[in-house]
Amino acid sequence: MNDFVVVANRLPVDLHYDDNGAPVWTPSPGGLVAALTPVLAQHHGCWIGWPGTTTEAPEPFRTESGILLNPVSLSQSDYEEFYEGFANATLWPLYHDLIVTPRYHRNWWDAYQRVNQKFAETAAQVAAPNATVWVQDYQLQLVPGMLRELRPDLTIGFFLHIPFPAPDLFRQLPWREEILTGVLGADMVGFHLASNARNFLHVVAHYSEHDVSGTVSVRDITAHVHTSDDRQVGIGAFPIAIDPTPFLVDIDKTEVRAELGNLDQIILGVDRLDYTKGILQRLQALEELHKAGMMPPRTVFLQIATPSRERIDHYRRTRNMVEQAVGRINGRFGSLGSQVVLYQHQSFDRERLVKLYATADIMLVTPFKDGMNLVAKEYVACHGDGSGALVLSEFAGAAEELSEAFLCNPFDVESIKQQLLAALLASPAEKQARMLRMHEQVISHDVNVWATAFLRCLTLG
Ligand code: ADQ
Repeated sequence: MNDFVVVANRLPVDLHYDDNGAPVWTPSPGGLVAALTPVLAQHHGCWIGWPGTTTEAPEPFRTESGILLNPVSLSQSDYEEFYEGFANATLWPLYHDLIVTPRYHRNWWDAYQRVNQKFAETAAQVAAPNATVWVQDYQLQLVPGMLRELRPDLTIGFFLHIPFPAPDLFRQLPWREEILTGVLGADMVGFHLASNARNFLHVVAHYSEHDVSGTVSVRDITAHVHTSDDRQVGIGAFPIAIDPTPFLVDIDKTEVRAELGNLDQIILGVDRLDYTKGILQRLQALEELHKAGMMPPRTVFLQIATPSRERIDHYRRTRNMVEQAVGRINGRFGSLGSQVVLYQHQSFDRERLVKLYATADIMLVTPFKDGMNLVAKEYVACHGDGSGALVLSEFAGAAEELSEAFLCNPFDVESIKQQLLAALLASPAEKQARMLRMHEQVISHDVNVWATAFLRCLTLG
């Protein structure tokens, strides 16, 4: 039995099978895994999640870092209707301010309820009496309510890793009351930003029977929902952070520079290939700067795009458009033997990413909407020497803490161009001052601060 259980859609590792049919585990992509792995390892906790395939789930096992992994299986129809459907074609676009149009299908909603029930039942089976269970993210918003029904003895937390939308958007959702009831099954609900938490409270006040009191604080609970069954649910903002340790190593920057042809400026983008991340818009900004002859010579843009949700229409379309843009820009502005855009559609291991972050002169992070964006914080963590510059979207949650970045509006290509040029042309002293202030922020508010603040509020009530 486990005293500390995390329930997340994905396990931190994905199961694949090699040519001989032997199981092979690889790290699964994304910010949630990056943030929670060190927290779970510290607590020797149990992690319930889907192993990323629709074959039968393997038996639970413990990782080298002491985390007990408890796989939950999804059938092919669960995968299509729950994961690709309700989670990623309904909730994801709705919660990211309708960058694409959300699709509402009743059979996807049925699958969402069915799969959430499965996760809740698994948690109910493995949690020790009076254990703490921390449910993660938009795929599992019904789990807190379902789990409370099954195990009223548990202390249940819920954290949303993506934005919570404005009330006028959320109210589109045909199952909005059910989602609120599910989330409010928790004892405490956390968001990245105070504005997300306020949106949630507003929606609760308007679309439920429950009462709302207090104002939202950061890393504390001073706002509550009083439910009609006489419980108090704490609501707060807990900006997620990184474990900076792997990013603080000394890197020989000449190695990556030499590999990329010893150019003067390396501009870097690192994202899951997702339409929310604004990869196409940053390519458009680069293309326009090249066209206008404003791009400094001997500059390269390296975009690393991790494959993500590849079977969903909008993801396929985004990938096609990104790859066409890369080809077009290189075709026009590159030369034989030297491209102006380098593009890798693959996942990189941490060590390689750290080298790229540390070497890049400029990091371009331009999402249309992002709960937080850990890539921005990882880049800053690698620049304790004051080198580098971060161009960051105002619409990333990280912009609240990293306000010394070159902030741009990704909906305005002129703004991306201006801020990129400002970063390229800024004096070393200006860049250093900005970077060192951000570095201090990232180092002093690490993932431990995030998890400790959340769990302290959860367990102290
Ligand atoms: P994501 O949308 O996945 O996370 P982000 O926070 O930037 O976005 O995290 C991405 C993670 O994946 C980073 O740790 C990064 O290093 C890693 N990564 C990205 N591309 C990679 C590549 N090519 N190879 C290897 N690793 C790569 C969601 C929300 C975010 C929120 C996090 C955490 O959308 O807003 O910050 O959860 O709450």
